[in-house]
Amino acid sequence: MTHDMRSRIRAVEVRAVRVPMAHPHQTAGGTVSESPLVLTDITTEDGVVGHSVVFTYTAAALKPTADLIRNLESLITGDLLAPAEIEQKLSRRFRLLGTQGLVGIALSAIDMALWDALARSHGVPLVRLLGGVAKPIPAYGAVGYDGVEGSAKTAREWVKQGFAGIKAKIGYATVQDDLAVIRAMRSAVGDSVAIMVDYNQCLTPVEAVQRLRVLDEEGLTWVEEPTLAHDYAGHAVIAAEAKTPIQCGENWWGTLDMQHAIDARASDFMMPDVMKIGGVTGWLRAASLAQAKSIRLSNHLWPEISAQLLCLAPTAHWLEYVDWWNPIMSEPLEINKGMANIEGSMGSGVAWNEKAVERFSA
Ligand code: SMN
Ligand code: MG
Repeated sequence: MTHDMRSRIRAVEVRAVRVPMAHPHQTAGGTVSESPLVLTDITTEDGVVGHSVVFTYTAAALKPTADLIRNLESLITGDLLAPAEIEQKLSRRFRLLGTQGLVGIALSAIDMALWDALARSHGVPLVRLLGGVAKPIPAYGAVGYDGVEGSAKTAREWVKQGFAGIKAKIGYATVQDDLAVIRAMRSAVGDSVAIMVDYNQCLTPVEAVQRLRVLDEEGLTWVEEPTLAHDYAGHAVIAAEAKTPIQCGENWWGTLDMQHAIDARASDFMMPDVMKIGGVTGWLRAASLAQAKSIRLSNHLWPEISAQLLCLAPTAHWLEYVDWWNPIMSEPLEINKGMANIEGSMGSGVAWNEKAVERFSA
């Protein structure tokens, strides 16, 4: 099917939902007990519809984010379906206000929906539109801040589903508490499973150096965000002292934040969040930065679109898998024997279970 490259944007529809979580996901930085999401649908004059989802973390940001995305419609209606061009146009438009925070989230919602529309208009998955091929990506399951028994139980459940990696939230009162959770998971899953841990920014650099002296002998695949996400120098001190690789990235706004982290040698691995890094356009730039410096690249949440993008990343590492948004997805990402499988997907893999969207409408 050939696509008319003159197709233009006709409309932007925005809906807010609050998807309940079977189990609140605790972290040392707070608890996620539901998923406040904004769903964006961009329709072209040819009737093609591109979809995206953004996560506002708290319901307090849900309506402002949805309103902001709605307000972008007038800026792009009538434009060619050209995501890279529109990203530049909108970045210029918001230069004075800045493109971090809710503005960054809104711009990424548009970017991801436009790329989805472009891929769908060509009748291909996003990875094929961008010149890549679908390939299996190893996935790890997310374990919350659930204590010794709870973490071991969840870890066991992920491994029973075939996952070869698990990531637990830690940052308990003492490093001995952290160690007890790690060892409980290790004895639950055995030595062949990769175990990552995530401090969610809860330690000072000094505390992190001290705790890693104890955890360094546990064979962890990475220790994530031990200190504040934008304390690049602090992370660099930790990364220099620790034997265990340091992972960072989910909270960086745009590729300049990532460049600052690279310049500071803040972490050994990087995991840009497709929403905060700038959508598909931002992710592709991030993948180039990681390739240039041979930095292993993983994702943060957004399993469907991230599985497509990781197929394109020369230094692809792990896919973080959570099923939190599956209730509103018509084709949630398939994990087969612990590997993300995007064979047969269309566009970015994001499309709605309309009944569930209605049910969870905010
Ligand atoms: C995380 C924190 C908060 C919400 C979702 C996920 C976590 C992660 O840092 O890496 O998954
Ligand atoms: Mg994290």
